[in-house]
Amino acid sequence: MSPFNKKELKCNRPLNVTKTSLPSLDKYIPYLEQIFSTRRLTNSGVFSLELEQKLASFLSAENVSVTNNGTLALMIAIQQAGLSGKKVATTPFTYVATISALLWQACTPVFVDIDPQTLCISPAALEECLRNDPEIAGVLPVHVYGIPCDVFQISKLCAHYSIPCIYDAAHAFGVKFNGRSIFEYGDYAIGSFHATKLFHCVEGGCIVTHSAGDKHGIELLRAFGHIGDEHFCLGINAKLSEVHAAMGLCMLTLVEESITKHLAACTAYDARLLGVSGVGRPEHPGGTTANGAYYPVILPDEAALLRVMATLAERDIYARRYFYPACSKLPYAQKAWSPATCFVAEDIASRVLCLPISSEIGQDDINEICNVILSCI
Ligand code: T4K
Repeated sequence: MSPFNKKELKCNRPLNVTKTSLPSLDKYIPYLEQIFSTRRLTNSGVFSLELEQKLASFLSAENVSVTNNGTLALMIAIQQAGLSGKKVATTPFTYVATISALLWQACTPVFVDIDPQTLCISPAALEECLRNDPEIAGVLPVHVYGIPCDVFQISKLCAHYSIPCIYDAAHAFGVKFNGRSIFEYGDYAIGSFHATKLFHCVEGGCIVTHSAGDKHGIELLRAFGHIGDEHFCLGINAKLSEVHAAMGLCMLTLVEESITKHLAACTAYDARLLGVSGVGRPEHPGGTTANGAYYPVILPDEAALLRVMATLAERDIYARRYFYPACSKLPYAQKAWSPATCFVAEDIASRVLCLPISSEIGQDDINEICNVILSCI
């Protein structure tokens, strides 16, 4: 072990917003041995197909297509839904990838403000937006921090206007709503399996659909739009390699334990912070089984947030401004259009801070972080 590792173990620092979980090497190596012996490295090999089957079971979804990241999963879902080049209503309170995917698909994002409790797209604002703009061809809401959107209202609106809904469920692996996997809601739901996520393949993602025809279309788009010498459509390369799929197969066996540990960390934070004046928390709707992937707190103002971040940083602890700025403020989203200023999203984005959380965070770390917050606000 290098001296650096010794120091890190002793001091448990730096303490970042998350710490990637890994399987033990002896679980991963047999997969690598098989990959090395067969020399099948990518292009829908056995491990990526096995991962799709296992994810279908875990996510209670018949049609799962794995991709090489969540951003390309979004781009492909947008194209498969027929939304390329069109206006799409979405939330300004998300990681930039949601908006990047729309812009790379030449869509015009229409920013709709968020609900102040769940921080997900506001169904009332969405309704108004759809009523006033018949050009909106689809909806791309985000289950931000794994908090379920108002899926029933959104589904009603989409049915009324006959437009598709693509859920960005990048944060929501393992989340259930009303007893069903969150990936079952919407016409499409995408996942991100990036190293910073609860479940990961180093890099990876998936698209869940409800028809075999859609899955076939997605598979064409994911692999250059051709099968052998027959070319069907303009595709891209979004295939998951076997090395990544193998990591996913290992991580899938650990994900339930990881969720349990994350939820225990949330409970420990809650014990110190819930009800404290000046520390707000977003709310999960009733019927949610959460995954504990993120622990966001809403501070009184940006000055308090900057004080907390700086004081934590002095202790080598790094909370993150997920998600700042609101995407309605992005300099390159000039093409985007908002029916009204997204006051709630822009206000929340200026003062929300995600505290460190991982399978390994300890009670002492959580106490130290909470003490800093209490002393700063
Ligand atoms: N939609 C939404 C709503 C998303 O949040 C995302 C991605 C996407 C779509 C797109 O999915 P992908 O195309 O990424 O599959 C991270 C992730 O890169 C990104 O996947 C994620 N959302 C976003 C919320 O966060 P950063 O810039 O915060 O990562 P970074 O490198 O600063 O890492 C944060 C901390 O994690 C580090 O301080 C230490 C720890 N870490 C990080 C890495 C990369 C590890 O322990 N190991 C690692 O390998 O973006």
